[in-house]
Formats: sequence, structure tokens, C-alpha cells
Amino acid sequence: MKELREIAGMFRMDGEIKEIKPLGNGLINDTYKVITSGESPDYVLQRINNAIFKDVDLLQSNIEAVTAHIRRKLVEAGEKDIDRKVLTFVPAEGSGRTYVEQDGKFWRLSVFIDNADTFESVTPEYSEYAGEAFGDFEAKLADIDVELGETIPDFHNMELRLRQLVEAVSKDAAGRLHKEGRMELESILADIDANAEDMCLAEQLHRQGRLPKRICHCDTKVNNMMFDKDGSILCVIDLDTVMPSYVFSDFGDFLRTAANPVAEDSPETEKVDFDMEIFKAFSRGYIRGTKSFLTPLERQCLPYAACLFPFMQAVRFFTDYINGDTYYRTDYPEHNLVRTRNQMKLFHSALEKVPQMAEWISSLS
Ligand code: GN1
Ligand code: MG
Repeated sequence: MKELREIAGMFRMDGEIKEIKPLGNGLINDTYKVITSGESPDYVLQRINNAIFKDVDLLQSNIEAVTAHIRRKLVEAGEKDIDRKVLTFVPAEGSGRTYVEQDGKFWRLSVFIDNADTFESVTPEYSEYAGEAFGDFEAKLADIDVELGETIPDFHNMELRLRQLVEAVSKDAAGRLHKEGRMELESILADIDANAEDMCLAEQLHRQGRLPKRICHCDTKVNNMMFDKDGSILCVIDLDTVMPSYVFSDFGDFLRTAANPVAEDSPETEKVDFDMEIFKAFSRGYIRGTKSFLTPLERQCLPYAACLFPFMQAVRFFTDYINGDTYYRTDYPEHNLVRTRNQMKLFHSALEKVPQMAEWISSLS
């Protein structure tokens, strides 16, 4: 991969490159591990998907501000091992910015955190740590004095996601609504429609001035946390979507992935079930991590957030399916439909458990 070596070489990195190989399984950016020889750290090289993140400069400005702010807080708190607790983006030769452009493609390089793991699923115990860590991430960023932009405007705006679905249906660009199996697609649409208004509660509350936007991570999937070998949390990664949003984003999106016993694209929908043990543990950690700022209304709406995210993700996958798979990486033609079925099942399972969730939340101190 000669081209990748050249790109990595455009950054102020240490050491000789030994090997570059693909890393992780994100759906948006292309990620590689840059292995160096000797004592130098390894690195993560990423091509930023600028079809999705249209303003790369804004994106990297946000990330630079967020990592600098967190680093400062860690130093102030006298933490040790700071380079493993916050990501370090490497400046480019020349510009000093943390990205380079090459033939219309955008790249960035960060230091690889050694001896750390990411997981695709977690136990209740790890969920509690994760809840506290994501809560703490938001708490640390509550007093950032740089105004962060929305890297994807209205990213978690449910009303917008529904409008995008309506638009996709009216265009039917891939002709999928007219193919065999159309009945199923219509019943999914009816199911979405029946729940749409309730799921737009966040936007309604925001318009009433009752729900603030705060700096959130906005992609709190289980695999976006790094754990140390002893099981403690090192840091959260994948900072592309750190931006102002409702706290529901971070709460709901974590549970969407962690409380589902199978992967979001598993065709075994009969196994999809919202796991209350994960919910209980995660919410206990999250409420602890956010006690410095969470309002009673935000707290009361957490069960709604747990339903909102599978629902929103179903709407997004389904929209992409109807559009002909233009957004998410897919491995086979029905991939986005399989994901939609899975997420709708999770949504309904969570919805049934709202009373239990509410009871648990009010029992926490
Ligand atoms: C995308 O690339 P990845 O897997 O980190 C998406 C998230 C979705 C997720 C679904 C910018 O994240 O919002 O929840 O796929 N990110 C963007 O797996 O759209
Ligand atoms: Mg991501």
C-alpha cells in the first residue's frame, strides 16, 4: 500500500513504517493501522468520508478543541497515563493542521493506543463503567469555551430523519418499493408512521425551550470505547460526531448496541430483545457521571431515549434501503432491510419495557 505510506508520511510521525493494514469495522470512514518499527508508537490512519462529513475543516477543528480540552482536564486532575486516556491527532508537515488533502481525499493520523481493547458486546458490569465514562465525557465538555459546530447538521433530529424517509419513498430511486415483498415494506412504513409523533418528543421539548443541546459524542456504540487490559475504561474514540445534541443521543445509542444481544445487522430477529440488565447497569453509571448537569426532565426522558435510537436507526437504515444503499456500507442487497427489521424489533422490545425503565430510573439516587 504505497499510497498509504506516502500519506502517513505527510504527518509529523515518529519512526519507520513497517506495515499498514486495515483496522476495525466502521461503516463510514476507512481506517488503517500504521505499524512502525522500534520504540515509536503505532498510528491510526483514517480517510475521512467527506461525502458525509462535508466540512472536514470544521470536523477537525471540533476534534482538536475537544481533545485539547479533555487533555487539559486530565492534566488538572493529576491523571497518569494521559496519552492513553485521550486521543492524540498528529499535525501535518507544513500546515500544522490535523488533516491533509490528497487528490480530493482527506486523511488524518492519530496515535494508536497500545494494549487496549474494544468490544462488540458488554456485560452489565462493563456497561456501568461505560455509562459513567460517556456521562463523564459530557460532563468534561460542559464548560468547553470553543463553540463546536454540527459536523452533520441535525444529525439526530428525528423530524428530519422522518422527512428524509418520506422523500425517499416519494422518489423510490432504486425501485425497491415496487418489487416483490412490497407488503412487508408497507407494513414497516405503517409501523414507523404510527410511532413517529411520539418519537419526535425531543424536538417538541426543544422548541418549548425545555430541552437544551449539550456537547455529546453522538456515536456511543459499544465499540467506540477503549478498555484497558484490567477492564477499566481508557477513553472514548471516534470523535467525528462530537457536537451539540440532546443527551438522549449518547444514552440511547449506547443501549441500542449494548442492550441488543445480537448485532444490529443480525437476521435472527427472534433473538433481538432489549436487555434490562444492561439498561439498569448503564443508566446507573450514566446518572452518576452526569449528576453535575442532568436536569430532572432529561433524566425522566431516558426511557424514551432508549426507544428513540433503535427507532431512528431503523428509519435511517430503511431510508438508505429505499434510496438504493447510498449511505451505509452494505455487503449484500438486502443488508439495510435486514438492519431495519432488527432495529424495529429492538424498538418494540424497548417500548414494552418503558414502565420498568421508568421505575428503575426513579429508584436511582
Ligand atoms: C455509522 O461508521 P460508524 O459505524 O461509526 C453512523 C452512526 C450509526 C452507525 C450504525 C456518521 O457509524 O450514526 O449509528 O453507523 N455514523 C454516521 O452502525 O452516520
Ligand atoms: Mg463511528
